[in-house]
Amino acid sequence: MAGGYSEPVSSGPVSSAPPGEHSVVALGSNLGARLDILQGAVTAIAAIAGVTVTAVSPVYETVPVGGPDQPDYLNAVLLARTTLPPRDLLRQLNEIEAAFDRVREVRWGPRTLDLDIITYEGVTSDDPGLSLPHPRAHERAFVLAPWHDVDPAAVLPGRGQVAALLAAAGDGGIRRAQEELSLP
Ligand code: A4P
Ligand code: MG
Repeated sequence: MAGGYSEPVSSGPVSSAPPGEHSVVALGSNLGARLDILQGAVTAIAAIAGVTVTAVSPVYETVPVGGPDQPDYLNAVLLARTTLPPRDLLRQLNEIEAAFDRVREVRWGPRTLDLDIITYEGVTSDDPGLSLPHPRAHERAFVLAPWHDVDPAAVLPGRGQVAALLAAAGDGGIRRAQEELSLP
């Protein structure tokens, strides 16, 4: 990977954790059968060889941030452990987006499915093809709130406690939905 890439310092294996590195993936949909698409994505991610999904967050209905006029989103995050390197994980996520008819016409435009890698262990990268941690996650309540729900002690590398970032971002424009996602 290009400059600015650094490998994490391993703190050693945790005996009960599935193998691999910890990663946080954000899911978003604002076109089509949004909840079904998010559930399909969770199921598909859990089926990737080398990925174990360990938690799925509540779902939030969220006002679009940036981009053209577009419908509200459903957003959620999942926690995973993976033996795939970051680029291979992204490639697998892009294939799942494509399977749900994701098209890329306008930046930040409406989409059936967006899958972003928010963090991958402590890896940092400023490569535009894969920026880690995700460069806008720290200011986005639609990422921080569901992440905080499933991991209240989470830390966004280089930015600090998710709880503090969420307090700073505020919860305007997001509301917890009644619908839930399940782990397959
Ligand atoms: N890319 C770089 N880093 C990453 C990463 N960590 N994870 C590259 C995933 N992809 C990453 O992404 C554009 C390029 O980013 C890809 O080629 C990939 O290699 P994309 O999915 O094609 O397009 P995008 O999602 O429109 O672009 P971007 O910049 O990732 O958008 P954002 O910042 O993720 O914003 N409002 C609400 N309420 N809810 C949302 O989910 N999402 C966005 C997208 C805007 N507003 C939103 C929401
Ligand atoms: Mg994206």
